[in-house]
Amino acid sequence: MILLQRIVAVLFALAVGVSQVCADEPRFEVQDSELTWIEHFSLAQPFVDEYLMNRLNHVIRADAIVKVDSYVRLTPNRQSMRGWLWSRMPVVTQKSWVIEFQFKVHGGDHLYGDGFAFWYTSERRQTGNVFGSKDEFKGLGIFFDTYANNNKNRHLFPYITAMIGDGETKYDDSDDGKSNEIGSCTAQFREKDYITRAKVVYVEDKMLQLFVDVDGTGEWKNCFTKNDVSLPLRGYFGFTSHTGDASENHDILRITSYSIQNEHTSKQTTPEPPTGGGRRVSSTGKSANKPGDSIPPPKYSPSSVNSKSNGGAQGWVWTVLLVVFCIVAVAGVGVAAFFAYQKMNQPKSYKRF
Ligand SMILES: [Ca+2]
Repeated sequence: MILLQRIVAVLFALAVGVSQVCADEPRFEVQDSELTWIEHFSLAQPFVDEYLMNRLNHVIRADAIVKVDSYVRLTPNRQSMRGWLWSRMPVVTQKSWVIEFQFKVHGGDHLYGDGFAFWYTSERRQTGNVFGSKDEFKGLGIFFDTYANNNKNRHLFPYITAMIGDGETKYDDSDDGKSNEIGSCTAQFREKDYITRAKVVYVEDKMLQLFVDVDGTGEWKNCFTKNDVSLPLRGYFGFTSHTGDASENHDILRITSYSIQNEHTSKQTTPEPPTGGGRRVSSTGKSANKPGDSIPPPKYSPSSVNSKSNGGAQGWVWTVLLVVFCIVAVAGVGVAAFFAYQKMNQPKSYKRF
């Protein structure tokens, strides 16, 4: 009987793409008109400007790879990799926020893992064993877990769980975060040929929500809602990943952040959106932007991974400089050849005496 129930649950999860496991009822919905874009917590391609300067509002290290016009690869499909992407600045004035990100998890063999994590934490840039980041964190971790450490768990993987860390409690790795989760769902986000997305909504001291769009319809589905949630006042947004014996590509393609201002939020300083840059998105599950409406789909070519940065984002800068140097060198040779040709064709003068 239990086996039959499990088969039904698995078939249902496969059919709908997302199935809630643990959730509260939302007390209110955040509307489009209540959002203001925050440029310095957003990330979009290309990751350099016309002067080849770094446009990233984030720092990238460890085994992460940057493909300038496509993605940040937190980990490539190789064993024992760790990579991370963190916001340069802490979130201070925006007490209630929305962060939406596009991601792709793909390329794994029959043994794939371990997934990636989204963070809003007091500390950052410390590698560790919780999806590549340190344990005993203070703040929010949302884990897009693709590898079942405990195969006795009855839910289907990939499995998304959220945990609020107090700086002392450890992530329950052996049970895939089960013992400390505040919300979770099953979501089939691996190996999709379209962009998969997630959106975190936090209203200070009142509500935390996760929405996902993993079935290519462009509609947000509520993964979980947790009421009466409080996060640290000062935190960093981050994404980390690690691989072990199991491996896979874990890519972040785009990050878009907003502050929320409504009757449920305290008054907060919201930055002016740049000219032509501000846009509105829904943070509700009902009315959503389709991928590609206001966010043009980025170029994406998983097979072209030749731009590994050696210890950071400087690798591609040197590549571009090398290309510029080659162009200048070729042009110089051309000019020299032109003058030599002109000199050869000048009429010769002969002395008459
Ligand atoms: Ca796991």
